[in-house]
Amino acid sequence: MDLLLKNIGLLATPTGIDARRGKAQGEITLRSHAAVGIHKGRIVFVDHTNNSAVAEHTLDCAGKLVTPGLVDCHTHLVFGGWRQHEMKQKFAGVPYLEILKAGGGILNTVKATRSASEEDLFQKAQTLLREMLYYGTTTCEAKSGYGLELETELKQLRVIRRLNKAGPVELAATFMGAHAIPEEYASDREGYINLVCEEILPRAARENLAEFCDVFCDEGVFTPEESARVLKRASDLGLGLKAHADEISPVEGAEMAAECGCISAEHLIAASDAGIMAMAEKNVIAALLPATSFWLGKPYARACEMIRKNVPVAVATDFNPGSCPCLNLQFAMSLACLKYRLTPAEALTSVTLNGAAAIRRAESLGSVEPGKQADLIIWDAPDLDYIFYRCGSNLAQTIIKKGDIICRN
Ligand code: IZC
Ligand code: ZN
Repeated sequence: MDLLLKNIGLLATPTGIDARRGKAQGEITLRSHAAVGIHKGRIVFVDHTNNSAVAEHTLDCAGKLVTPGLVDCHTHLVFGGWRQHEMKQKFAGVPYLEILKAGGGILNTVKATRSASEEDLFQKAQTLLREMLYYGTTTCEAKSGYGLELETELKQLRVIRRLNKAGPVELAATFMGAHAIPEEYASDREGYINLVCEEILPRAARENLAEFCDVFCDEGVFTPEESARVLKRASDLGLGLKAHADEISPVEGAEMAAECGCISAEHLIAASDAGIMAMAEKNVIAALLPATSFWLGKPYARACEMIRKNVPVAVATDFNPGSCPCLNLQFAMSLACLKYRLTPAEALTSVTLNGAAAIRRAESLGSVEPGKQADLIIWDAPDLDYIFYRCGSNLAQTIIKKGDIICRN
């Protein structure tokens, strides 16, 4: 055995290899005085009492809390520039869509991302990823969508691939060419959607640069029909599907996501009852982003209602330069309790097993169980409630990825 974590005060983890929904989302395993054995990057045992097994290295957890590593299943990590100058407009009440229509918002970041070199994008994202890791994120999804043309979309995706190779944080790449209509296609929406479906998406798939495809299905962006067309093409090319749905207006994006067989639908602030029902029927995970609601001063998605209706809930940061410049997943976890009113157990599942399921990694990530990859956090906390309660502090103390200690705070 390579590593033994002993003297764990409390081990808190969901269990299983699939998203947990309904009551099961809040049913986690809690073990006091536990130990975890790790060999070749995998968990080999989880025990109540076995604190004296022999291992090459032993880590004394000093009676503290241990959980799975955090999975941030929704980020826009790779981009050029920032958008702090838009804050004034935002706080003066100019809506997100109006800023976008005037060539700002996403299109502002598109300009900066097109003109940045691949190396600059890589360096910048790597620094940000290190900061995410410092807050406990051991696995992270990242989207393209700031190119809106072939070369820059592929450039973003290549950066994600390089980041994943460089480690230690593991990444899942999502193609999001349907993030906005670029200025050069302002009067030819269909032309842009054709470009995405016939040129960019097939290239990204052929070069194996993306595992998933996401679309921004909302008022002023892509209609459910346009979104479904892109997703269907992506599905034919073998990609898993996701959709930003009903963030701004109830456009029946959740229904569209269910209909298309999406793994997850994102945001869902304005999702209808019928949309939630459709997601429950089709096993679509709700990837909710409370730090975006917080940052924009917007309403919060109906997370408890979704859990009650048997929709598995994942929580992520949505880290991006426009609507959530916060990359601290612990902050989103606290908001999940404070604003969504999830229990700490439900919130833990949302950022571990359900986050892993949203990027199709629940078989290997998201829980502390024999056979799973050894991604864990030792927290400077005596129990689970504490990490949600101490909103704003970084309580992740020792972070382990594939059995290696990769960060000590
Ligand atoms: O850059 O504004 N919501 N896409 C959809 C975003 C936010 C990212 C951005
Ligand atoms: Zn997003």
